[in-house]
Amino acid sequence: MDFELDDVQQEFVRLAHNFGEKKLAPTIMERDHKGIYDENLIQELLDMGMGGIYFPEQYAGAEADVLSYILVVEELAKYDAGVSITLSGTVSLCANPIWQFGTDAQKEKYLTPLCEGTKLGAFGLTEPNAGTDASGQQTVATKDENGDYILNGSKIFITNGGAADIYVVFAMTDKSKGNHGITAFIIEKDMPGFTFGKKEDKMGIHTSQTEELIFQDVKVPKENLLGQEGKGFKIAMMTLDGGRIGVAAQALGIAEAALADAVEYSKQRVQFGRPICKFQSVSFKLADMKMQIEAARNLVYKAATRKQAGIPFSIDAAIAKRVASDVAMRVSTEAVQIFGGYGYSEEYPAARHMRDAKITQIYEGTNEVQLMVTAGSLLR
Ligand code: COS
Repeated sequence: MDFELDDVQQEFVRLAHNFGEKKLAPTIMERDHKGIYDENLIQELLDMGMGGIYFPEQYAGAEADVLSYILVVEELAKYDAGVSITLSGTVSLCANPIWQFGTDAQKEKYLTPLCEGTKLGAFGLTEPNAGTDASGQQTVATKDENGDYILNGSKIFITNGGAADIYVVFAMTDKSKGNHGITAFIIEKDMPGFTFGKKEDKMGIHTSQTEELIFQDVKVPKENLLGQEGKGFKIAMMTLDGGRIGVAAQALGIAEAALADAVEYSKQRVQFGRPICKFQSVSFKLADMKMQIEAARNLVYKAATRKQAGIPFSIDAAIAKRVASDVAMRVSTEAVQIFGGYGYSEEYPAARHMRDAKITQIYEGTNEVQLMVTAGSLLR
């Protein structure tokens, strides 16, 4: 497969690169250490049209392709993995399901502002007792006499929780039906009864915001049902398929940044009278990191290309996510090793890359889930 980038893709990479250099790089150390989610930075990113890269112009999207978006997530992750997942959270997990499953009116009302960048989105599936087993939802939506829904329950670990304006949320409409009793809804931040709970104190991706969502008798108009009743599990799975390519791209960007820093450091660090890159023990490590990254890149871009073409891509996304996140973890750990004691110090970026890499093996389906998905396809 040829990954020569076209003009549009190159332009998006250039935009993300410039944003990374000028806006993210100068402050990432401070924002990471202090755990600052900077809404102004996110707004600047959204003002560039990044919230709507591959959606139709009809809804204020740029109508570019999925790979352009994935390239942007990768490029941003080189500078700031938290900002990259903030974008992925709004695009892959909120705008995408509204685009794919929403009515024209829902797209007009919700997708358009997400693409314009006047609104930020999020996705609420995970609960304290329903992570990998997404069918174990406890959040409940009951119908009232007008056919509207009353939502009760909570969601945890929600990327963009509290920061987002629009939420795609899953709830049980019929507990007796298991997977087939889950329904998706579009929830607005200011709906009465919708509040936010615990803000997560995370190991990494400190510049993103992760909060609990709490629903207490939230009245959700029937117009906000996304797709059909009982189809929520499928919507969640199909949405996560796309989200996993975003996480894979984030992992790729983290790995690339870790390698670039390690290469630079190895040229400057002198031991035994020569730069440490002159030792084969270091140069081979660097070469191995590069090889792993390039292998992962092919899988990530392939999954994005298949999604764009409308070809089934669940398995490609699962493979890309697992491989790229494992590569990010290995590469960032090796980068810390090359930095030695400085790698363990928070004064250098190597430690941050390693902390940030870890989550890519966990969220949007743990890597064990990606093995389940892939094994399932082999053993059908
Ligand atoms: N696309 C479309 N439909 C899908 C699908 C996909 N990617 N994956 C599953 N489905 C459908 C199946 O076709 C099946 O439909 P029917 O019941 O109509 O036949 C239904 O969903 C159940 O499928 P399956 O039996 O394979 O699901 P399991 O309950 O065994 O779930 C895993 C399998 C574990 C892979 C799934 O629950 C999963 O991905 N869990 C992880 C969830 C997750 O990522 N959580 C993180 C939260 S977001 S950060």
